[in-house]
Amino acid sequence: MKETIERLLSELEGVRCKTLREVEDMRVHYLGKKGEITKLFDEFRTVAPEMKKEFGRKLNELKQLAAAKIDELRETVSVQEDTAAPKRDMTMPGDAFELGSRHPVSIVRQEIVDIFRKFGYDVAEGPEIEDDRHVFEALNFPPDHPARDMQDTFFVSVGHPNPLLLRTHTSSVQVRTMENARPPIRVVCPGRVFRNEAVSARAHCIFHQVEGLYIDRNVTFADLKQAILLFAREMFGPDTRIRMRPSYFPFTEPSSEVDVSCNICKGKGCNVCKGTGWLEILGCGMVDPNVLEASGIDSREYSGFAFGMGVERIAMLKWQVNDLRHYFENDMRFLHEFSTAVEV
Ligand code: 2U9
Repeated sequence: MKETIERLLSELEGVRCKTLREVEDMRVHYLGKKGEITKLFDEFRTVAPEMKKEFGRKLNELKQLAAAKIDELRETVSVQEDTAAPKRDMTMPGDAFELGSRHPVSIVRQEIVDIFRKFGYDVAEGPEIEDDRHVFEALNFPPDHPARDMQDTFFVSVGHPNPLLLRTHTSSVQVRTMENARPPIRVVCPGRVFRNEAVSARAHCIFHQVEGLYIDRNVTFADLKQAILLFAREMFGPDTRIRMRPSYFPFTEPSSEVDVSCNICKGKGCNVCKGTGWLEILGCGMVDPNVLEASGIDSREYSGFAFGMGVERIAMLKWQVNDLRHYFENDMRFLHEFSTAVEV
């Protein structure tokens, strides 16, 4: 053992390393689990008791020397590696780095909101967890209306006269606006809504809406038609035509669904508009007098119109994305199609 210690001491004196990798190999060779010095410590157990003191001291000295040598080599080699590293040319153009991009749904929602802001509408937001009163009752939904059913609505609390639920439309924000402001009211309400639906290419349990409300004296269906036509032309181009089909909603009477002329085939018929020349974009109608009264607005003095649209649906028409799920999966390959790389 004495000879081995002597040999290792002189060996360590002469060790040279060029890279940090070599320093690490050296550490393993001497001090690793199966290293030369570690093995000597194992052997130490078999040394005669009277020799233990001398060998113990020598072994500890050897171990300390090896550790110090490794530290010293690591220090010198890393300085050398650093100075040997290629220098950066500070006159070269900077690396391009990718900025995050706005989500396509946010882009379209903003576009819709900006159009109505230009028309003089305010923007209002409200809670996603709502109560039955603001989502259904104040909007003229009868107590047994199927939309209230557990199969359509996510309830947060049940067995209460005014249960909490995840809003199924942003109409609740317009109700809150009517409760807190006097006409004239011009407001658009963008936001997330929730419906208990199976997820598929055409439906999702979470989506985004922009709804609008206009209340004043003498507001008529002609005003509604004009507002929707102007919106459609801003959104889909100046040649866009609209068509209104009768519909039914509990909160508006009369109610209508609106189609825009397909701007891909210019109304001739293509696979996007399924040969019809028209694309459905929103629903609208004259606010039912019961809805005005429920929020304390005199329906003999005031009238109004309202409309609602699904943002994902408009985005699908704008970019011809045929599967709604793309908007929720956050697959970077999809999102990057809406981003711009910026060089700085
Ligand atoms: C108040 C009074 C009336 C909002 C309206 C629609 C028609 C409509 C759908 C479009 C596609 C919802 O996202 S969608 O599934 N919306 O058709 N929404 S009128 O009417 C209101 C809102 C608030 C106080």
